Amino acid sequence: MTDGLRVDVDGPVATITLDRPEALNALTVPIKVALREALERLAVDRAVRAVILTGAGRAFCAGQDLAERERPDAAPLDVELRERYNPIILALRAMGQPVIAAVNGVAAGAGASIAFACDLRIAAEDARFVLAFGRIGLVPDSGATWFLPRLVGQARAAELALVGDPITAQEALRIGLVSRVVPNDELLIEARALADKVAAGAPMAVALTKGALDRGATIDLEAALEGEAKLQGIAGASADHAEGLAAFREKRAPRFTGQ
Ligand code: T3D
Repeated sequence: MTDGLRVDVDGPVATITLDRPEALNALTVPIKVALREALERLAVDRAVRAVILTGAGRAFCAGQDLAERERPDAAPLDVELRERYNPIILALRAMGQPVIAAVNGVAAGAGASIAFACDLRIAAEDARFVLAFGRIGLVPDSGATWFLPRLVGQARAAELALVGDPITAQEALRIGLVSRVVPNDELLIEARALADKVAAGAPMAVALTKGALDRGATIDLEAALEGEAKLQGIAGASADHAEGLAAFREKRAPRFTGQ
């Protein structure tokens, strides 16, 4: 636990809460460091099979803390991105466990980028996304230019990034930026139900699937087919595959161990 970030582990599900509601969970250096460390720690925790990322109060995350940016000792923007933001995005993609962004309110700037970098996004009715970078004379960062066109297509990505109007949760659902919208007070319940379903899967197969989906975005069909064959060779040799077959045969739920 660090000021501004909470990590709660309950069974196979870890919940990371950005917890600085008075500043809409804007990201300071200590919070960014703590977030990266939490992701890296959870990545090697074999008991954790799914992660929820959410925000305290009325925001998911308002991106970079703009007051901190104006401090004379603030690192140059490119350094801050290379040393603090980019490692968070890469950690989200490198960890085997899927990360569910439970977007409870506004997600702006790098806060939106972090949500885009998660594996699944569900939104509360009051959530909204704002590519706030242009308003302060910056370019989208923390992976926004990479994830957004892949999530919603080039035309919508261009409108979001170049016009910068906020989009509502319902609009985000319509364009495929989130996979579901739920009443505000049900967001964490829904996120947990989703996380439990993910956590019930065979951990190795889930991690291999996450990696394959990422690579599939950038490789040709032949490479994807060959990649799937290799991964299936690995998953097929696992104890969890044998357990899955046995469970099917015996008409019971599988008990996956990650072996
Ligand atoms: O190091 C680097 O800089 C590189 C990385 C850059 C990545 C980035 O994220 S750049 C983009 C940074 N974020 C923004 O530009 C968003 C700024 N915030 C807003 O545009 C609005 O606050 C929102 C659209 C997010 C929400 O608007 P609204 O009307 O619901 O709330 P509000 O009244 O503007 O904000 C409430 C409080 O949160 C307010 O504080 P106060 O007056 O009550 O004491 C406001 O100052 C504070 N707050 C909101 N966003 C930030 C913030 N404080 C610091 N930093 C923020 N980003």
